[in-house]
Amino acid sequence: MSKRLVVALSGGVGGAKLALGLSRILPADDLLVVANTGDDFEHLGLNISPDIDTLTYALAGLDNPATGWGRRDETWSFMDSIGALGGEDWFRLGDRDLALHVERTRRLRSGQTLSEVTADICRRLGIGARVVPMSDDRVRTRVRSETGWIDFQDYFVRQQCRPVVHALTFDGVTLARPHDDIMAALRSGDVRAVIVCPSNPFISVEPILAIPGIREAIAGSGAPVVAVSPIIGGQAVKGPTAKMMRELGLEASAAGVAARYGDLLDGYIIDHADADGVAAIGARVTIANTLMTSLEDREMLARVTLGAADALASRR
Ligand code: FO1
Repeated sequence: MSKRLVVALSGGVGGAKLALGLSRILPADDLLVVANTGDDFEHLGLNISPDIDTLTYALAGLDNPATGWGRRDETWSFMDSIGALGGEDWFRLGDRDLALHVERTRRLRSGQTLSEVTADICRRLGIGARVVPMSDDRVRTRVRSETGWIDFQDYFVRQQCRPVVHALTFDGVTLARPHDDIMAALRSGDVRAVIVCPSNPFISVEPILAIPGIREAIAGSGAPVVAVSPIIGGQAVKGPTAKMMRELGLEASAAGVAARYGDLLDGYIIDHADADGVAAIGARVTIANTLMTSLEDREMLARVTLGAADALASRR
């Protein structure tokens, strides 16, 4: 009986595209997406989980194709009004998106866990795959710049990634417990592949890997670990990845990201634009079109990534 479970580690926009591709080529029960929660924050009295929501909207086909985050077909009456009142309008919350944050906040305050709320929202949006927060415990990514420590969304959105990043920290991560469903899946002996989606390694993937037990459980799963490079041709497809890598003193390249993941990876998918950097990469490299603009691109890259994992598994 071939192994069936695919466990995908994902942050926001880039990762969500591959997660959607995987969800379209796998039976719902075979895909578990581990969502980064290091970007979560409290804002306007609301508990906001950007990467969970970006994944959820993408998997439900509700995502805003222009930004990759938030919902499509949005209206902005709330933002207009709160701005007029002198409130904070730098973090753009559409009227439909706002309902999700209000309802999540109510449920969390009533004692539900983040994973319980996430599972019910996914069910209501018709999502079959499991989207599981990396932990139900609080983890917060913070950025140290020349002016001191900054909360992540303040750095990423309000300050538009302008501050120079000297260091990152994931507050609370050493005390965070990995979600039971993730550990159960990784320990099931039934994992076909662990996929590291093309999200920013620093802000989207490393918070997940930093949770005690997760990295070991991945290594112990017996499954090939395959990452898709978030860098194409030396420029981050989305977000501050390349800028952040340079500021943290790392080579802003597909090979640089592979080096950052170190011995975690068995396979690595890079774009044709980065094919000349292959020699520097330790993991087994597959060259593909990694720019995902269409649904077909998402599905194709998912097939290539799983194919690379299956080829590695057959060599074991
Ligand atoms: N990113 C922005 O650059 N500007 C925004 O105004 C913004 C609003 C927003 C609202 C809801 C949500 O779920 C995500 C949102 N994001 C916004 C994206 C978010 O900051 C990032 O995608 C992640 O935190 C980084 O992966």
